[in-house]
Amino acid sequence: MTRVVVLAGGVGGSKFTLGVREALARRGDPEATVVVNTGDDLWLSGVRLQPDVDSIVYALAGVNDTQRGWGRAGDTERVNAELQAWGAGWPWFTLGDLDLGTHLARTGWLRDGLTPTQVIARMSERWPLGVRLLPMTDTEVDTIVVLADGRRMHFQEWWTRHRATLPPIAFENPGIEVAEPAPGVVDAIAGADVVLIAPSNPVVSIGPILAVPGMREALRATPARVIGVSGVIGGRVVRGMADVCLAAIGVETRADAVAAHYGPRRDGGLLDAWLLAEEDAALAPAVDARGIRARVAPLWMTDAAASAAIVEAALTA
Ligand code: FO1
Repeated sequence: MTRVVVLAGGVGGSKFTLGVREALARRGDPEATVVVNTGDDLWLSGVRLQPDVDSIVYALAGVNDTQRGWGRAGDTERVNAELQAWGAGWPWFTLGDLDLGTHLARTGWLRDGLTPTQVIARMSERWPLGVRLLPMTDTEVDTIVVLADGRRMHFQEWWTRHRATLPPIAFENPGIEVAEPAPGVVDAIAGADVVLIAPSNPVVSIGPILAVPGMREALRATPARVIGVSGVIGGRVVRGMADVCLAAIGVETRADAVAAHYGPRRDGGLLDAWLLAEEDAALAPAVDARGIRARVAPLWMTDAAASAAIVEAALTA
């Protein structure tokens, strides 16, 4: 039996989580605990959005829009058109009708006094997810992008409106200094055999999870092996605009550079092992030399079976 904890966010995290569920089911292992980034959550038009939570919930429930990578499959935009007519919300940010149902339900539950952890648990009553999904924290945290011209902008505006084209110099998470890991997170990490870091954006998806006070300490203290999976293949990010985020914090878009960014556990970093794509096999010795065990595998998450094979490779790394 292998007890698995996954740190995940965004589309990469949701594809990886599908693979985790499939790989563990095949092994007959217990459900994984997935700790999801909530750093890019926001209030818009009076409702609470949790983009990374919803990406993972929708993907596991099989109701996600696989083309766009966010929102519900087959959604309509009638309410969104009405919001636009009122000049409410953001004109560049679409809230689908079915998706709005989720946000309304969540906002109502939060207003009733439920925590984000309890809200996610309630969501998984409707859609049994096959994993235990926990937010990184129950505290509201933002992601603010500091631009080279000195402006500061909410991550969602920078990402969806400007498509990450405005040069950033830093990413900040106001509110995180008083946050603590959500109930169950530290215990899950302490009791795990393996912690997997999904091939999500290292800066704005995994970064906020690691920035929650107490999270790095839990990861350093766990007897579990901590294994990361590269989201960079052949010097390019597989999806999204993580390369811009990496450049802003001075990390090259190379699989070995991202491994070095997380760092080897023996030197106070996080990783025992790092999964590299076959295209990056030549970088394996550089990763090993840093004290992180490199393992090479096919890393294209073309479907759940391919993701499950990646997870299997990680579990045996
Ligand atoms: N991404 C977009 O590129 N355009 C949108 O209009 C948009 C709307 C949206 C609504 C709800 C939601 O949960 C996510 C949404 N996303 C949209 C995706 C999201 O903003 C980002 O891709 C993630 O936050 C990055 O991980």
